[in-house]
Amino acid sequence: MPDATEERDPHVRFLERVDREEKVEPRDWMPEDYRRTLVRQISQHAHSEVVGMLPEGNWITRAPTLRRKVGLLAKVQDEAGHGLYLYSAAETLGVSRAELLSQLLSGTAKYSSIFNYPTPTWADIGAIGWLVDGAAIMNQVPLCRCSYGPYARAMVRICKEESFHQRQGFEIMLALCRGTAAQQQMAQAALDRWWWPALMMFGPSDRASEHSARSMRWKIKRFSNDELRQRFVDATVPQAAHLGLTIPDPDLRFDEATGHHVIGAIDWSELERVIAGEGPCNQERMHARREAHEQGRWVREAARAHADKRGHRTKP
Ligand code: FAQ
Repeated sequence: MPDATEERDPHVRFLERVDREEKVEPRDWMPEDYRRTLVRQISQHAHSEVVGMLPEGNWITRAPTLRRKVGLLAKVQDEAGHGLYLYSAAETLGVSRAELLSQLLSGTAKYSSIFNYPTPTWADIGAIGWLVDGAAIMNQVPLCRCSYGPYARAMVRICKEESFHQRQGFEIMLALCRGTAAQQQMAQAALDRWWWPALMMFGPSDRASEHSARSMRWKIKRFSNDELRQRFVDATVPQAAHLGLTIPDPDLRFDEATGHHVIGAIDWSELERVIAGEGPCNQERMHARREAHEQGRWVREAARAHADKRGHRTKP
């Protein structure tokens, strides 16, 4: 006869486990909505890492010195690795990588809005490392404590690498800001381009965020979108001052009472447009991913044929 604990609603027991900070593992019982939320978030995150290679990949052949080229190449390769860890984490939830990729390529899956902006100058590479990786770290460090074990463990390594990326980006900005007047202007123009899109990476405001409350109850997310955005602003404003750059927000002010920097209004219609596929580079990014997928077809086929020959049937 099942004991009293066994008889209780599995949803209640699940929440109690989450509250005790026990990690949920792939074979454990979990509510279907919890599984679906994780597949959605982890796969969008994986797609973001992979599409995120494109804006910076654009500068590998044009990096100003050999040292900069080596650093950038390593960073872009790291992002590919993050995509792989994250697709693997998503696969533990019973969804195949091929399925997830087809969602990206058909345009039904989202990826981060930030990667739909262009990188016209070398300073954009500095701004991406400083601001985009900076925002990514702020969002992702709490994900190391996510209730789902495979995602949390993948995030530990990802965060270590992202923090190296943030430093190399800041160092590019510092070199430009200590350089000629033209280099300083290039750095300022890049900050002007990336500041607001970086703030939008954290997602819609808490009032508009449809998933936050439930994801926080399940301890997938530990902080709300606005809380993390505020932490990023508080960390980044002094860094901009150190660089001698101006944040492109005339309403930005420091509030003595709360000890926080207060930003002006975010233009949420821009985030909506970019998510809807109407950002400056959405089409270019999707075209590049589809082309890369086609060009990789022979590699997938060769790997499958090799596995078949050795008796290891792979998934299509
Ligand atoms: N872009 O209810 P919420 C990186 C969607 S990786 C596009 O607040 P949630 C590393 C959201 O998916 C960057 N879509 O949703 C790197 C949802 O749509 P859905 C990616 C967005 O999940 C650096 C709807 O809006 N990071 O940068 C965006 O609770 C340099 C409602 O939103 C991650 O994925 C957006 N900005 O919170 C790589 C981190 N914001 O699914 C290369 C993990 C929201 O209902 C170079 N993800 N949406 O169709 C998360 O923390 C969360 O998923 C949020 C959104 C915070 C992004």
